[in-house]
Amino acid sequence: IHWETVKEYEDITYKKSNGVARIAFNRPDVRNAFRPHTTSELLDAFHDAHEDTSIGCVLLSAEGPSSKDGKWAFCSGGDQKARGHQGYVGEDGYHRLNILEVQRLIRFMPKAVICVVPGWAVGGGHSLHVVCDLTLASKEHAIFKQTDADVTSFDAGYGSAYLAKMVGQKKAREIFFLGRNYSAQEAYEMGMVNAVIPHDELEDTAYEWAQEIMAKSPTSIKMLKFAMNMTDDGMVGQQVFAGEVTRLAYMTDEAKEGRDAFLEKRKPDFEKKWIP
Ligand code: 1HA
Repeated sequence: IHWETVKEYEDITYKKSNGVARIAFNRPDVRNAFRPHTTSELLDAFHDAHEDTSIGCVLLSAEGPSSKDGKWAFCSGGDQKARGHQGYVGEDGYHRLNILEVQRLIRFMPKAVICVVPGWAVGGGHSLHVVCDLTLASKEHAIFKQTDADVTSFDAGYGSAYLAKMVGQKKAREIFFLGRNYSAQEAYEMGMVNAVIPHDELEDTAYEWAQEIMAKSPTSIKMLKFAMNMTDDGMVGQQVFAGEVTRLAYMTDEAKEGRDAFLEKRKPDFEKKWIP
């Protein structure tokens, strides 16, 4: 794999190779906790991956291990040192919770996003894995844990309610109410991890999964993702799905006739083909 750096950031790395984008947390010494600066950088990188038509699949991963103790982390959630009275405080002094905007970009991106978990996935980091389309976890080092209820936080959206759809109500409540550690294998058995991969092979395997997905029809992948999202996303899910349906409808002769008739100031001739 020949990763090329797309842009230099402070809190993340952003690379591309052969149609795959890799966005990775890069604060391993604090278990890749995110601060507002991190989420702004994530939004920028995800927006680029969304817009780039040469990119078919995105990996959300993490750099590591920690230079302090050699431990691996995917993400430990919101940086508690950056937490002010109303949320996480940015350099500009404003309080934000814009990791939720990152979640929405992942959710509504018309491409598969694979979460690559090399170590701790905790709190808001756990919720990020939940919102990704697929999760691959390190056999040796991945640990899943929900600490929201330890620090008076609660992801009451995808992080919990969608998790419950994924692993069942009883398990989701256990994860949040007890905040225990779960291994990659346990997370796999619960249905929130797609595969448990030996640590040394994790990144290469994620890249292979991405290539496999990219060999499929982009329109099929996009419509399937949005179809599976739609039942849980209410009117917004319908809007996103419908937007893609509109795009497909625009490609028909009927749509061209509608546009041309308007521009030529005449009545449209739709030839009355009511296809059953
Ligand atoms: O729930 C939400 C949201 C919900 C709605 C809307 C927006 C949300 C935004 C965010 C969140 C949240 O993420 S709330 C949950 C916040 N995260 C946590 O409560 C996890 C805190 N960390 C831990 O529990 C543990 O560090 C760990 C289980 C991930 C790892 O434990 P370990 O291996 O024993 O490492 P530890 O020694 O604790 O940590 C290593 C270093 O990383 C420590 O720094 P040092 O003493 O070396 O200076 C530690 O302070 C730092 N660190 C770890 N996690 C965080 C952190 N520093 C700041 N924030 C962290 N989250």
